[in-house]
Amino acid sequence: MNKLLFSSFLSRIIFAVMAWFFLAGSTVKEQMNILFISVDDLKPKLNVYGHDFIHSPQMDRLANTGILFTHAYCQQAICAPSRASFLTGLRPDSTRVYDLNTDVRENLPDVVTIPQYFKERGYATRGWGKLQHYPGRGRELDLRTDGSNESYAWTEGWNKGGLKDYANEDNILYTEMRGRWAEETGLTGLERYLFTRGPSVEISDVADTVYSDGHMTMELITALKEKSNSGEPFFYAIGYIRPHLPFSAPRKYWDLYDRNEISLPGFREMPEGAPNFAFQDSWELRNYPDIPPRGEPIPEEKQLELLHGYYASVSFVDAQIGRILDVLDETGLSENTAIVLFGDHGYHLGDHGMWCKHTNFEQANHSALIFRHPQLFSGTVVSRPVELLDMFPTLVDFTGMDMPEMMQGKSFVPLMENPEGEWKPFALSQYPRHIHGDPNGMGYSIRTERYRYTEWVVNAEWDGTNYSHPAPGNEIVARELYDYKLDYEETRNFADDPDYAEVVEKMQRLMYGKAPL
Ligand SMILES: [Ca+2]
Repeated sequence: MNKLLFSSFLSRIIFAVMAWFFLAGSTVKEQMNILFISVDDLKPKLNVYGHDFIHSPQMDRLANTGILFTHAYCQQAICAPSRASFLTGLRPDSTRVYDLNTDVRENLPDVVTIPQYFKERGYATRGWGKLQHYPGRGRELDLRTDGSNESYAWTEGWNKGGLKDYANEDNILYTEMRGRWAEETGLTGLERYLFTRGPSVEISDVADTVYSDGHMTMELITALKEKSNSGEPFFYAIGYIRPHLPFSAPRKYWDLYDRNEISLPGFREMPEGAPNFAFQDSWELRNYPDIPPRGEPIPEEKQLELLHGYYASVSFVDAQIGRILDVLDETGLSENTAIVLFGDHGYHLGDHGMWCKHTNFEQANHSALIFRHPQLFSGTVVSRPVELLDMFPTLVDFTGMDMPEMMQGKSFVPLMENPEGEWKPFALSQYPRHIHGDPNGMGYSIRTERYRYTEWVVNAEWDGTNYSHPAPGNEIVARELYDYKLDYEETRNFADDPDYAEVVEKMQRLMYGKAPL
């Protein structure tokens, strides 16, 4: 063994011993705090992911002192199912939450969520903003239904943060007027939410704290300062609302970008050979009154404004994260607080001619994901495919406590120790669709480091525990294969290309669980 190799070997051994010491020792010494930062609809379009024109210095700072995951994927590209999945460590086929209206406890009354797990182990727990999905149910997930009003999750409460989407007076008056109409016509929940949408973008001249995201950050900072001398371990979670629509942000964040330097995605068509039902018509965006109705094209000028608004919203949230990181450093909490920051799914920003999420394509499922352990893995980049439901077991591993019984995720820790080591070969996402009149159609999509393979099935039967779907007996109505090494924009479905027959066969074996994990 030459000197360099030996030195690398030695440092790996020392590192592994250190990792064991910190991970195993944390239960007997001081329990590690956890800060859980969810950013709604944040795709990995940050400077640290190679997008130089995005102003994200604070999330970059977190990544540069932590672990950046370049191939993280959600389990279903829409808020509530994705959140029900990662908060429980279970796949959508197990939570049976595929829409915005189902509460995970309707199907799994005794399921354990991440904050609940830490609460039950003596942590002080507190939440702000959008963690579980709302407003579909009009409430956060974790209130017991026995009338006691006791929370499963929070010892110190949860501040919904409100849905203060607008700061400009005209927009506030407009949405209030729509709200009164909604009340008169008896609209509630999601229907009310969609009916009361104002403009898709807002530029305002207000302080950050006028918006919910800025206000919640201020509250979180106060709580962190109070907690810094208590010695009590805490799990604090904040769910940022931007860059979800509407793209509302103070003017200074819009001013970080020159509209003339923003361009639309190069490829704005459906992939050649993809089935029609793989597509969606940007229905979420079309609830905003300044956007043309379904079936009509969205003018390019409006799309450039939307891109500008999305980027401004990302920078707005980024600034809030900087304030939190500063306070963690000032109080010394950085030394014993693990941080996870992620987007709940990806986002179509006009690619394939689509906006928002709700598909099995790469852009809708590719998520931003950054971890920071206070002592370990600083500056690590992991390019293996990982899944958002792996966050739960990883946090458990960080604290050295017992793994929940029901758990379909897998701790990242071995991957952080050795990014080239043994790991699962793909990330699995899924999305339900009406297909040929069947309301129970489902698309299952697996992503390896190079390919994405999707099967659309009808008459689907799944047992809710086996993630190697589809199950035998399902009728496959369409298949898609994308090769990101040669075709990053998904311009063509290669599933029926004879040159890719072996790849399709291999991907099927992986999907059906016939290949070793
Ligand atoms: Ca979302």
